[in-house]
Amino acid sequence: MKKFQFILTEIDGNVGVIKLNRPKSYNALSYELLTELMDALTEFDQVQEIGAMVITGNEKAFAAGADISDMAEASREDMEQSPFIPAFDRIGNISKPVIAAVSGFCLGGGNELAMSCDMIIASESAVFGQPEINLGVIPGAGGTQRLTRIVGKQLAMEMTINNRSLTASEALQYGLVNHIYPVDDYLNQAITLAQEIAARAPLAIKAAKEMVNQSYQVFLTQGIKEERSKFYDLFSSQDQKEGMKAFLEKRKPDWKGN
Ligand code: CO8
Repeated sequence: MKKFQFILTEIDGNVGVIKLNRPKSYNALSYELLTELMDALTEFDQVQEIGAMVITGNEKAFAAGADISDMAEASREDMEQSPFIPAFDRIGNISKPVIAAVSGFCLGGGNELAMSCDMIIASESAVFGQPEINLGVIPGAGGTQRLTRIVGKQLAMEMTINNRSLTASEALQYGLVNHIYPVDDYLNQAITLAQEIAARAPLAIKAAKEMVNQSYQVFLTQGIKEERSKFYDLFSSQDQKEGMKAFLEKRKPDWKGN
């Protein structure tokens, strides 16, 4: 396996485990981290002995979103030309099941990453949210589309336009996560689940994953394309600059509406 700087990888039996490893910024998803993650998933996908993958963070954070300092000064053109969000699409090419094992903050691009996995196992301390509105933008990696399909329109609306976050038990209630376990056990449980899946018939697993995704793929692809365009548009606004600058300067943003 290639050497990585922002993730840790290990093979546990027939399961590839990837740990996001930028703890100082709550695993904020920089382009470098995201690329390493996608490289590792792609590599594990090609190893015959591996039947499933687990992506995790640490107890305090799965990931607190895209790295705001990477985007704060970006123009619409910068964002549109950046390979950052397209890198995210690579997760759609992974043919084996991927389970997100989530504890602590699972926000913005972090929640979009978790929702792009095939199942989510949460610790009791997990918090799920799409706080992009606080920065003057919207989710840009499928959040508006996937969240709405999972939790329904009313709750997705509240989460994206008013930063309503969900506790682990709320996330279970609304179908965002598969199971909740104590903080000291959620990762083991996710790996055990992945091992159970990895022991099953590989071709049928692959076909089932593809077909479950297919059930909403056409609308999802179109929706994601339009979401991405709106997300990029917001980088032409003063409010995006103000929102991200205010976060980095640890102050309240002063919204102007332009
Ligand atoms: N980006 C960059 N740095 C971050 C991020 C982030 N998303 N989140 C936290 N950090 C950094 C902080 O700047 C701080 O750095 P430093 O120690 O150098 O000052 C450090 O992590 C600790 O953070 P806080 O001091 O804020 O810690 P608190 O415990 O007070 O708060 C929170 C924790 C609630 C998680 C808070 O940090 C927070 O609100 N973070 C931002 C959450 C957010 O807005 N996420 C959405 C980002 S935008 C996005 O994801 C768009 C997605 C587009 C596509 C993505 C494709 C992958």
